[in-house]
Amino acid sequence: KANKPVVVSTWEHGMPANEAAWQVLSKGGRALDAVEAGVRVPEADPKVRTVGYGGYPDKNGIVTLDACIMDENMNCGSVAFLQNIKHPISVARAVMEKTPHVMLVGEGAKQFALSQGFVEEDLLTAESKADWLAWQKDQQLQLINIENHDTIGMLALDANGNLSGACTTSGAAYKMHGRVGDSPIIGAGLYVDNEVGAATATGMGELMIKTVGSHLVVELMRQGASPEQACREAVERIARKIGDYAAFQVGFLALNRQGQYGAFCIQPGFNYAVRQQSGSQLIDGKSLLG
Ligand code: SD4
Repeated sequence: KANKPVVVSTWEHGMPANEAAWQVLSKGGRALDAVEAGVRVPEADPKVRTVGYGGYPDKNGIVTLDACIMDENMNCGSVAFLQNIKHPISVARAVMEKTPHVMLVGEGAKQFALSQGFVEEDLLTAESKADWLAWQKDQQLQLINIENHDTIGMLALDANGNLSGACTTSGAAYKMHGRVGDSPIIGAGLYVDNEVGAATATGMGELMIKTVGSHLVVELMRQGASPEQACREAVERIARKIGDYAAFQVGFLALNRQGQYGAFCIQPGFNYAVRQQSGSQLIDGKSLLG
């Protein structure tokens, strides 16, 4: 018998996000509604410096957001390089539901958002601006590491046995203007196949794009791997392909249609939040190093 409903999400900010998702799931609601409601919590929270409002800006001091969402029927929607809109996940859902397309980027994504009633807002908080100004002095390349890679990826299995996922981020801090990471790329930052399971990723997005990492995790589960085994194998593949993996963090989180979940990452320090009937938990992901 499947363990449902259940919701899992990346990092400690997944705890309050999961509670919002649980409000939907515990009433018999749809996984899609749960993941959208869940990730909107860190998107709106200026203390979460790597998602939505208050996120670190790019090299030019501009906050640019990436997000995607996927439901149980392979429908998906995505926005990338979106500016001045606080809830990119809801714009991604509108792309999915109100357009014939999967992905809108930049100015076009913003114009679409405005047409749907979203409002333009300044997303750069005083704290993020101050950090960016300090960074400008030496312009050290910010490798995505344990401190600054807290994209939220959330996966849910609802009472009806349907899976959905959402992923949203301000991306790598001080990235090049125009850089898009894995988080809005279906298959890289997120993938859902209702027959099998769902996966999401956090960390150095370029590595997830190169390996189509979240899709890989789902395909490994299709072949019989448990969620943790699938995440481990995807991380090991990345490590095998790039020699200097010790300099990076990559973490995968997966949930299968039985409601089993697991994670794996390169560096210690990655944790994920779980909410189910028995309560909520913050679990340390196993890691290749350390
Ligand atoms: C990216 N995967 O843009 C994201 C990084 C991340 O918080 O996890 N940022 O590459």
